[in-house]
Amino acid sequence: MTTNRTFTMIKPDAVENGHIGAILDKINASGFKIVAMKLTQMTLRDAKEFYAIHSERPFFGELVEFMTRGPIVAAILEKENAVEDFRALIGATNPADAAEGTIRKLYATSLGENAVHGSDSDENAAIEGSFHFAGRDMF
Ligand code: 3AN
Repeated sequence: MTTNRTFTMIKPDAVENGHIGAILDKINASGFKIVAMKLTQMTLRDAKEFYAIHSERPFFGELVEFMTRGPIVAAILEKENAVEDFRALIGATNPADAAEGTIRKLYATSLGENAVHGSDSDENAAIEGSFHFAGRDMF
């Protein structure tokens, strides 16, 4: 399946620190079209379901607590090769390892609070995008 779409969240740390505008600018300047977007806040139940794949990891509690502590921006982005190109734009999971100019290098504060999410496959983009935009038939 190749959809040329990916799913992103601007996480609570980046929203709190006033980086929504700068991050959206960078997304647009990098050739992504925003095809759906909303400001929302995940409930504990939402976060546990969204991150179920990490439920056995030691950082799971910290992750769901962080992701529910304030608003996020959820969006679906379109571009040729969207998943891979967006992962390159956001940079490594740990901002200390992220390349210069990437969103995490510029705006993330730590491994746990790393500013943005980007789907890691077309399949997960469809699952995650449908989680946040149910009934919109985006993929
Ligand atoms: P990515 O978001 O780069 O795909 P994943 O899928 O390995 O990274 O991890 C999902 C999220 O879990 C990360 N965005 C990060 O916020 C958090 N996370 C990953 N590893 C750790 C860790 N060792 N300690 C705290 N939080 C972590």
